[in-house]
Amino acid sequence: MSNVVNDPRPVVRKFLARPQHEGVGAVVRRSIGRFELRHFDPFLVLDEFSVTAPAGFPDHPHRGFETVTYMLQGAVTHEDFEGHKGTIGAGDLQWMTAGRGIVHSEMPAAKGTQKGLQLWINLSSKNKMIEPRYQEIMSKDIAEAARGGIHVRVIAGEALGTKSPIYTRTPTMYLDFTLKPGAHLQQPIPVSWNAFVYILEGEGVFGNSNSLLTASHNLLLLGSGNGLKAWNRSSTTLRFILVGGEPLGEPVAQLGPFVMNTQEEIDQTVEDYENYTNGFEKARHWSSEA
Ligand code: FJE
Ligand code: FE
Repeated sequence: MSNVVNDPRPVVRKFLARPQHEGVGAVVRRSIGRFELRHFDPFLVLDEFSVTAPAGFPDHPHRGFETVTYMLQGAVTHEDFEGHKGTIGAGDLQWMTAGRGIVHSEMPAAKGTQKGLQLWINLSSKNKMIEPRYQEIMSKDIAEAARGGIHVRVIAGEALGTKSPIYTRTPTMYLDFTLKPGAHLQQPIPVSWNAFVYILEGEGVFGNSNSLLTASHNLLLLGSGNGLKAWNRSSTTLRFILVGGEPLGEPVAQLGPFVMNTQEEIDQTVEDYENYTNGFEKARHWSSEA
């Protein structure tokens, strides 16, 4: 991948993510995964979540994809049916490969409001039924780099010469950028990948230098090109994530937290979940402590 962005990707669609209710009493701003944008291959859901006890995401299953939870404020405890338990706080990351099946709870672990991002990344047909796996990275272990008013946390992939240790089954990049006023970013993105920006804080110019300013809670889908150009022309900090992934190009059959390729596989998954088979065995005698 060249380091020169000589063919910047334009912003082709923009979505403002408005708050909606999810889980039990939780609020999410869903951008990918809502009615107007069912998925953006290989991405299935992007939620900016906000949850205050006793609200949360109690015991629920997943199959066929990965969930990537990146904390922005507060803390969340997750607990699964294999006895895997842990708490992630601000700046920490959990990359969970659900594969053939996970049943877990994700609940607030601190006072006040817990905030973060949860991204669902699809798995290819050959990986949908793999063994579940976790990659957890604490904030202090997330690779960071800075240059010319730009600061980046490299969650997956590479930026400013710094690489993430995270292994992505579906080739993915996930970068958390902070731009000081006046900063200008050029970030390469493989040309065959789909990519988007989600703005967390402040406002910025994306794509071409003459595009309009976009503010927080907006999702920007990027068109074709070999990278992203972004400018902070405002007087406050701009923070956004840039996420890209290699499209799988496979049919998507989804029933809530089950994402397979065909309706037959979804029917089988519902059967497996109800009968505690093919990866859901441990759900029979389990419920979370939460
Ligand atoms: C889920 C409803 C849900 N976004 N962001 C249905 F709420 C969930 C779910 C989440 C979730 C959890 C966290 Cl920690 C953050 C989230 C949805 O757990 F999986 C389904 N199927
Ligand atoms: Fe979950």
